[in-house]
Amino acid sequence: MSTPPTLAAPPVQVPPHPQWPALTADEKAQLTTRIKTLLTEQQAVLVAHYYTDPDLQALAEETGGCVADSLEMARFGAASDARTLVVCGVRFMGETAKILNPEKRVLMPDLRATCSLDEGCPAEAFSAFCDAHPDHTVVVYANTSARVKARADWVVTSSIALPIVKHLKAQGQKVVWAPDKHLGHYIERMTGADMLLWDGAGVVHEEFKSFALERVRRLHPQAAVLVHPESPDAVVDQADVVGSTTQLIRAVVEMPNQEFIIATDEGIFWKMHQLAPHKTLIAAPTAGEGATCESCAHCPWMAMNSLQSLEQALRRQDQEVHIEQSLGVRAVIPIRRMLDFARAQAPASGRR
Ligand code: CIZ
Repeated sequence: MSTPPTLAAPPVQVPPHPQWPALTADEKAQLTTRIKTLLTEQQAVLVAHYYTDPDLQALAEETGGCVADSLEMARFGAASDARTLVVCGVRFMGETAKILNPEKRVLMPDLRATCSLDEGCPAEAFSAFCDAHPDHTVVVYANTSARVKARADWVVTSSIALPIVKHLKAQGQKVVWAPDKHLGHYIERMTGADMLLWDGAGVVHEEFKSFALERVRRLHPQAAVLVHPESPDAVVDQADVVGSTTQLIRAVVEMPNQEFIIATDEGIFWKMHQLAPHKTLIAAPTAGEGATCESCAHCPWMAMNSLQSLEQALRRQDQEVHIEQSLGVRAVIPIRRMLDFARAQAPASGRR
């Protein structure tokens, strides 16, 4: 008798944070100049995520690229007329760019930059699980491989997951959700949708500690607590605002509070400081008493993106993202469905 397909995510090997040699101001300026020249020569534009190194985010903005969440990165890449998109982030972001723009060259600073959620959701096991539940609509988070996306009806990012699942619920659909169980559970609680959750978790948000957070809140009673919904329930329950990266950045800018406790990857602090320079940002604790952290609030794969790895990838041109055509043709369908949904929503809300 064969074993029934389960929702179990396999264990994921988390690499140590890469140690980049410190650069003097002169070295950094020279490296930046070389990167700018290479970008111009290759008609390339930087598309960077909020969680990447601040130097990369600053350079992306300075050179006419973008700094954004994965939904906005996908939109920016699709609208850009650059011949080459250089995606600074993790692999699923580079893959999404290539799937949406098969005619463009897509490079990344380091193709090894994967994501614990992507690694924890292998395509065969996930597909077998979907096959066992043919009456469910398959919704996958953007943090998945192209093969998992190709098996899905919808791709969602954290900025649009709630309205999409609400929409599916209103149509009476039941949902298979993968891979992040915390985000899935949050959406299930918010929408009341009937959802089967894959048992995955992201290494950064999984490590936020609820007891330690209570203590930090007592020390900063005026601070607003901003939490990404990939975090465990006990952390989400302490939030004043739960939201995607873009929504958390907006909260820092718009809320009257002076202090914020932030439970998401610390890479986001650069953009928050840029938009709200006089506000105080406090990192939510990742290591409770006696506990250790693997990511310590910064994704080790995101940390593979640096000025050094970017310059090397542009010079050597050996970190190009390739997606088999037949796979791209299937994976683009649920991604486009999300983008079309977002476009249809935009006039109503005026914002994402
Ligand atoms: O979709 C993204 O960019 C991720 C990974 C998080 C978020 O909340 O924006």
